[in-house]
Amino acid sequence: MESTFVMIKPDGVRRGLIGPIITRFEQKGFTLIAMQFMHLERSLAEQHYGEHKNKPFFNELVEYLTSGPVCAMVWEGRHAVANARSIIGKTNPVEASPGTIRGDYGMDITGNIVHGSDSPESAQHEISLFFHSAMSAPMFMEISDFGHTAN
Ligand code: IDP
Repeated sequence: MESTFVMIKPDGVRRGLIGPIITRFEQKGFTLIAMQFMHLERSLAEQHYGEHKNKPFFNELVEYLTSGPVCAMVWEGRHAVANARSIIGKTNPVEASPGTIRGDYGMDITGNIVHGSDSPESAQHEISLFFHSAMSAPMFMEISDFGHTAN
């Protein structure tokens, strides 16, 4: 079983898409094991997109990510990273297929609705970045257990 980090970006939250996006993950077969509604500090946004810090769009990306609340989540399932990337769709909504989250809801490459980790290693890194201090290991267990007993 694998975990992946998914974040509904500020435009997704502003447009009331938390529910539809969570529904897609549930319907695909993922289990929600952690969720946190939060307004990102600039430093966390910069760390999250650290690999892009030399790109011309970096500042715009960080400004955007800190422009409103986000919904950070951990989803668990078989091949979670690849399955999540597949239902999220290509980075640029112009190229994302209809039926994917970005293909159905997005228009703009910066405001592309949702983030999903690109490898199991970055998933672990991103999960610890967003959840390490706010959620202890026992909290993870409680949420996970609740999810399983509710099904
Ligand atoms: P991903 O989100 O599909 O994994 P990445 O290449 O990791 O794509 O890029 C991270 C985020 O940076 C994208 O989701 C998008 O919002 C933004 N981004 C990527 N490429 C560009 C670009 O060429 N112009 C503006 N923003 C970009």
